[in-house]
Amino acid sequence: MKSDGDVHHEASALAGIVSSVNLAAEPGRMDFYERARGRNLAPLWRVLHGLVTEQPAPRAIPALWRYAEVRPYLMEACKLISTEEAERRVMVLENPGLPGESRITQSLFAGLQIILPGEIAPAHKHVASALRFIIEGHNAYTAVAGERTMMEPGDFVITPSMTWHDHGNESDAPMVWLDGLDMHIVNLLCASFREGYPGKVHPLDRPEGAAMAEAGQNLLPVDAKYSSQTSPIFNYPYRRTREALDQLARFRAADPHHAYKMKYINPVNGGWAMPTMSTWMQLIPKGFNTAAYRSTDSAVFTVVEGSGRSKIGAESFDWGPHDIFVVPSWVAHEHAASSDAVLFIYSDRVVQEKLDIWREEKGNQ
Ligand code: GTQ
Repeated sequence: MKSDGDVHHEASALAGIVSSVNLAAEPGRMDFYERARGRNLAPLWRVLHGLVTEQPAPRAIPALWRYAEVRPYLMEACKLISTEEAERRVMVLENPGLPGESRITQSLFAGLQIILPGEIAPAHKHVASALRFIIEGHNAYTAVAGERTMMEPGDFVITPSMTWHDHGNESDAPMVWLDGLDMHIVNLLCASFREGYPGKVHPLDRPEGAAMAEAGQNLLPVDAKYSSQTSPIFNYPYRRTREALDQLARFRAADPHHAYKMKYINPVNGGWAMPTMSTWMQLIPKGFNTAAYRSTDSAVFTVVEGSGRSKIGAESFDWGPHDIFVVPSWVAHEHAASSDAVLFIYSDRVVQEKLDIWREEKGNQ
């Protein structure tokens, strides 16, 4: 049990205390606080300003993972455990401000998944949605709800909530992708369910390319009804994304804060491709410096091509292909590209927009 003095002097307890509270009078209130605690009651004035903060107070900090430093750990994991034993052989990117929590930001998960030739990550489904961003390898597939898609570097692949999915590698080289999941949002709301499929793979009942034919050509089947808020396109191929960015950069001026930043959309409603995670691809031309920008969403950046440097808060990070870095909520950042740079980004912006709490601030241009 805490003594009066302990409660009074604990820095973490005082961090949220309302500034009008007379600290000298607090010892005389400790007996009341103790008795209230016995009835599951607590004084708000000791914690109010830590709960309702003046501005976002992320516990996540800016950080970068160099792919060249991470890859050997992925290869070592392959020697130690099979995909089948692990269910998903993933090394989690843990924010140094949130060790042991499997979080890259307070709301988002990121991990690097590796599948070796011939391996299958068995079918399961869960409420949490997943995105895959392909880093290296060819001819590996994800099957989602009975349809396979082959994955290539730079492709953005979606596994919607509660759809069966398994992954397999039919090539002769490892495949690595970045997994982004929303399970921390799902768990905040205590809405998680998960089920394993009785077999290793879920049967296929649609040909490869079906989703793209139905929804990926600015056409939709005339009477189709969509009940899901997730895009029916579940692979946005890099070839097409890159081509669009390349062409855009020829006829549009770069935005001072975003250069060329395109959001992935759901063709059914024009909104974000996923209901819980926003996704973009950004092109920053060689020599371009983006102006300082911050927003309340926390974002994960993966370098697809090119190199550069980002100032994130007080720190600067140099990056190159396949490196991953994180910008916590409300931390001002700016990017400088030393060669034409392409960045894939995901964040919790879509959730904040639905809740009417998203904000942005554009710095000096
Ligand atoms: O591939 O289904 O990184 O369920 C974490 C949880 C990947 C997956 C992760 C998952 C998956």
